[in-house]
Amino acid sequence: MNYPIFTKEHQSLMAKYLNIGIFNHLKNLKSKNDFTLEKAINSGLKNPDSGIGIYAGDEESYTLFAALFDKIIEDYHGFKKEDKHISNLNASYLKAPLLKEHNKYILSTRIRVGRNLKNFPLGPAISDIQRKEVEKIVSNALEHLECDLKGKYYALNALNKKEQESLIKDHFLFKEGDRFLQAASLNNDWPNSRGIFHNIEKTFLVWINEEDQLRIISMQEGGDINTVFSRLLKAIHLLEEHMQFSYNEHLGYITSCPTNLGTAMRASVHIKLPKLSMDMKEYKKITDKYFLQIRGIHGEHSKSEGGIYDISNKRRLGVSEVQCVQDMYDGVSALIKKEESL
Ligand code: ADP
Ligand code: IOM
Repeated sequence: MNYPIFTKEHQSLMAKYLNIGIFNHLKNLKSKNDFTLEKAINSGLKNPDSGIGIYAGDEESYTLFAALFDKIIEDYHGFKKEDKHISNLNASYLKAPLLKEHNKYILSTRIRVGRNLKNFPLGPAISDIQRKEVEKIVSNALEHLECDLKGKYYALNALNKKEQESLIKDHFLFKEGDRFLQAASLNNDWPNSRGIFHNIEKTFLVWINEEDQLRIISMQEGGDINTVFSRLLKAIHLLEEHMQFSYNEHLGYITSCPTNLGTAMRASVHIKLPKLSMDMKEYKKITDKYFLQIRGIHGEHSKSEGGIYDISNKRRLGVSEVQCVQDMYDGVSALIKKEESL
């Protein structure tokens, strides 16, 4: 592979940091799962509008290609290569009282974490057979859940198109054919071994073999962040009894996209602030102050509809899970306070 031709459309952190020196240093390296620099950066090359533009094929990728990953990780998370990740999966540390203003503006709350299984390659380097094994381990583990977490696993190829579309429209299921994941080899052998588990109320869900091998999700209507967080943590602890997740002291939970390392947590609300959204500069000033990210109504790379935005924590590494949710709660409370003052 030759040094890529970046155009001014290539806006990703990968394009920002992959200079010719780093490229020459990394171009011939290969991880034990045959993962290379070429495979890692393909998504960002094919999709110039990528925010990050690089994926890891295994835990080893983060050390083998550290000359590039460390710069991207520091830029995105403000986390240096000598730093250590801290985890706190105890909901009692969260200070997030539910006020009536929260329910007035927040339409729904969702908190998810990504997880991958220890001793398996990550999605961009996994084989069809290994992916099937992951599906089996995770879907068997999910069968042990009881009470409010009890549910059923639906393999993607057992759901018809209409059922899939309805789950996507209602924000429960991942979309099909995402071009960023496609170019990262994350859609290989689609739809084999992909699926969704959910309880009857669809307040607890698990995606299997999407960007990460598990996306563990807790969600419900309204702004009760405490309940959503507690449900998620209960589920994570129970699932950990049945499988071992890929984790190390430096990077925390290992994920295929470097934005998700550490806690792999995205705590979000769908919120409608009619007055404040007339002034997106002011809106963004507040989200930046509280380390928040703005997404559209259908998740990453989508647009807002009807003035509804998806507001979530941006930092995920070097801060605890409690801090991720606290960032979101504090920032959303500040946005609501501003709206009420207008
Ligand atoms: P992820 O959150 O796993 O990184 P996306 O940003 O693509 O992935 O979001 C996945 C789905 O979750 C999308 O349909 C999105 O609209 C939905 N979603 C995210 N936050 C909320 C929320 N607070 N309420 C309802 N749906 C949400
Ligand atoms: N997490 C991932 N889907 N995303 C950050 C991709 C990108 O925009 O580069």
